[in-house]
Amino acid sequence: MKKIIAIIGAMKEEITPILEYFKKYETISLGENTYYKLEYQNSIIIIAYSKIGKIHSALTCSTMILHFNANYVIFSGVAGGLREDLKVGDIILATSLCQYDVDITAFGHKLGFIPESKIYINTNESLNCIAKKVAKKQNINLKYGIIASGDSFVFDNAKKQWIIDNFNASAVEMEGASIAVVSSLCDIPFCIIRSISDSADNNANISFDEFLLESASRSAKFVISMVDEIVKE
Ligand code: 3QA
Repeated sequence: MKKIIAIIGAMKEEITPILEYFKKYETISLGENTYYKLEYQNSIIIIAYSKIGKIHSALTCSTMILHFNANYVIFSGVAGGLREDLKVGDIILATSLCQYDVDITAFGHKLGFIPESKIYINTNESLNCIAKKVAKKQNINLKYGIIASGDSFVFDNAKKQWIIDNFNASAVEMEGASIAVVSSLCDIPFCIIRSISDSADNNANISFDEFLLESASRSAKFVISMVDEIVKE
């Protein structure tokens, strides 16, 4: 089967380094998003940024799978680090994703749980293995952990601590869980790669503005190397 690899970012800055790397692509407009399509080593790559948040990324991911027939989904972007050992520029691979802003505890359900779904959705083992292989080859100290998603930019120490305490998360962002929900429901292997831009603390907005470009291109570079491994498999 022909490999069709979707690379999704949330912000334009998160995919620009990838588009600059591949240089030549076809442009397709759909649902007010632009999809960039190219052929690469007998495979097809489709790249898009969704706009910020779980709803936008769910739409883009669904379009990648149901319209473009993507059979791999990789997210590349930045995240807020929640762990002490996660520094700006570090790359984290999500082991699983959760939605920290889902709350139907009024009915006795656990925080983050939706009936017929799960609190944590695991990422794909073989894609994660490829990530580990790339990290090893490039001497990158790849970090792993739970990534929590919600529709807010977290820049508050108390909220940060609340997410750590309730979800045991290592990083926070605004799209990973929706990519996880859509991909897993469609039975498509997916993985989430993020480079740390800030620590989701009171200084996060300043740090984010300073490091967005640098961290976004670190993640992009890593994902490009993963694509190289996937296409030659
Ligand atoms: C939010 C972006 C959204 O796509 C999620 C960045 C990095 N640090 C985070 C944090 N909390 C939640 N998410 C993140 N991305 C940035 S909005 C700024 C847009 O304005 C990950 C992320 N602490 C741009 C200019 O106006």
